[in-house]
Amino acid sequence: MTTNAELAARFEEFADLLEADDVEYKPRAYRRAAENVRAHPIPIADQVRAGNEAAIEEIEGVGDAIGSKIVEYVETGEIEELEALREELPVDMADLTRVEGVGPKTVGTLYRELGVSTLDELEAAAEAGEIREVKGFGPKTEENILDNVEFARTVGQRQLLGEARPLADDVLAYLGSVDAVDRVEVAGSIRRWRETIGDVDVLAATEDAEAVVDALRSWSSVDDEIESGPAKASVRVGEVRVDLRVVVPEEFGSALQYFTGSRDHNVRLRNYAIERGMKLNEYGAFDLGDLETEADADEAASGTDHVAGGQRAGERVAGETEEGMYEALGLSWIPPELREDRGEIAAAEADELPDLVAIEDIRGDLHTHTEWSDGNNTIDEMVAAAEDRGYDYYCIADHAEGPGVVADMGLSDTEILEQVEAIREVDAAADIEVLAGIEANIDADGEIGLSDEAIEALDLIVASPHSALSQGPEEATERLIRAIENPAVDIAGHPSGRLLNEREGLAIDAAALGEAAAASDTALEVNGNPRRLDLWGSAVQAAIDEGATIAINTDAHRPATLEFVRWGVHTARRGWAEPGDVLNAWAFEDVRAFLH
Ligand code: DGT
Ligand code: CA
Ligand code: CA
Ligand code: ZN
Repeated sequence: MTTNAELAARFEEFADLLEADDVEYKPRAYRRAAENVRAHPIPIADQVRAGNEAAIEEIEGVGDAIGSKIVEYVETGEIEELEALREELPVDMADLTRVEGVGPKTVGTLYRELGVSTLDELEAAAEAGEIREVKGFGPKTEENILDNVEFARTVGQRQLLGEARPLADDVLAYLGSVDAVDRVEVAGSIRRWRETIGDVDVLAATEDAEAVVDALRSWSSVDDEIESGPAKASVRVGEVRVDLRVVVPEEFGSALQYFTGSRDHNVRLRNYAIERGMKLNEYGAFDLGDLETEADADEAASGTDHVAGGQRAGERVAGETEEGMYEALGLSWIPPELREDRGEIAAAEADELPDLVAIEDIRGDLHTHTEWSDGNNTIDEMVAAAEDRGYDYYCIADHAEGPGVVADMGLSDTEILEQVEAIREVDAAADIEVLAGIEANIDADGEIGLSDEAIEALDLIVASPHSALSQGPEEATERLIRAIENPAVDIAGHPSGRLLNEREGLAIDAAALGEAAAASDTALEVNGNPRRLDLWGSAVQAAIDEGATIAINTDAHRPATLEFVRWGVHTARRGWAEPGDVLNAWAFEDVRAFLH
């Protein structure tokens, strides 16, 4: 099945190849189309198959030319023009552009000048000092490439949570509808809501393993079968690997606990069990009683697979439910987001697990965009979407001009004042509270560059880093703290500036940021855009430990991406956040009082 994400990826590649060829304007049109295709709520391939071409051209940014390429791709699996471009520039574009500072234009130049087509060749050319000799390049570019090539190598195999989770939901819905399936749940990193996912693990309980394995293998969304056995199957859907394991209902809870991981959580939990004369594994929780021997304990601790018989020794006290597994150890059930061995077992033992924030707790979004900067919609349209979500309040925070913001896209001080007026008008007519905000840019020194007049007129200032994203840890932390301590700043937006699988971002010290944020009543953002998730779990936990408040924002550029709150909430949960820690889970008057 051709997914929207796959179509979008083809158009992004198209844009890259055109850009590498120095073609103007067209790349932007393809990128825009890619973005809209990716965000389209229903599978475009289905519409092609239904012959509904009018619906395709209704997608924003998709006209005749791109529309017919969509049809061509869905029908033939290829786009002829794209194939021609690929032949002209036979490079590993996706790999190469993953190196920070290397864009499609650079790839084009380096291919033409030096014949560089792979990461290895890029690294070799940089090591040999050839890149600095190319016109327009210098020693600094070459050094940057050498610094970043390793990171580019290690990423790229992992999927973003925001891409893998919707697929996991589909798998769950599909297997849930299969008669032979008794229970089904995701496990592994996807159940822990990690920001990137190696593969989607799925666990099903049934008395008829064969029927369930066959059901997955014959699912219409499956592109490839990787392997299968009597009680498991691995398939590929789009770019995602799905691993299904099938167990009997009596062992569903223990298997779910085991396969949810993380590995570190499981090791600590098993040791905890051993200290209490128990053994845990995927088949259950066993009271060893007199059976306990050192060999048993070693075996249980090692986590390697053994014959099932030995694994089932002892009196079985739990295994049907996951709650029962934890209960057998005297612990309350630990939410999967916490299972990273960051103190959750001790907290469960002391009955001090956090009461985690949930999506229903979120009452507003405090960092969103409109067409006034680089968003797609009007203020009215975005506010209407916020009302539809049932929010109590909503803040427009378009880009101010400044370092890292594309020229002409950011608002000048005068334009900010104009937009504040426009927002006030929308607010007067809206059922919810609409705040006039801005996303200011934290420059390399930590300054935000807004006029006093603009600061005075605005309700809320998000300050985010968009440039100088390769500073060292100390410089970066000082820079962010400077912005956090600025009395005008209310929220530090996507504090590290990282882009998952694309750039590492600033190596900030989250505890130090949290301390500064707590002292100056500035919130730290958990940006819910699935490419960012910035801050992330461990950083949120460190900041909250210092008393910081966080804000879970979507950074939405269109109504559909207000949905990113889902990724933001689960990321905050990975950071142990409770509703009281989350600014936009508060009542409006409390938010108002928090703002400077
Ligand atoms: P991923 O797929 O790389 O995003 O990360 P996970 O955590 O989903 O890892 P995966 O898919 O290799 O395995 C799923 C879970 O199963 C993992 O979190 C812990 C558990 N698990 C799998 N194999 C082993 C093993 O050999 N030893 C232990 N202790 N746990 C295992
Ligand atoms: Ca996995
Ligand atoms: Ca797996
Ligand atoms: Zn930003």
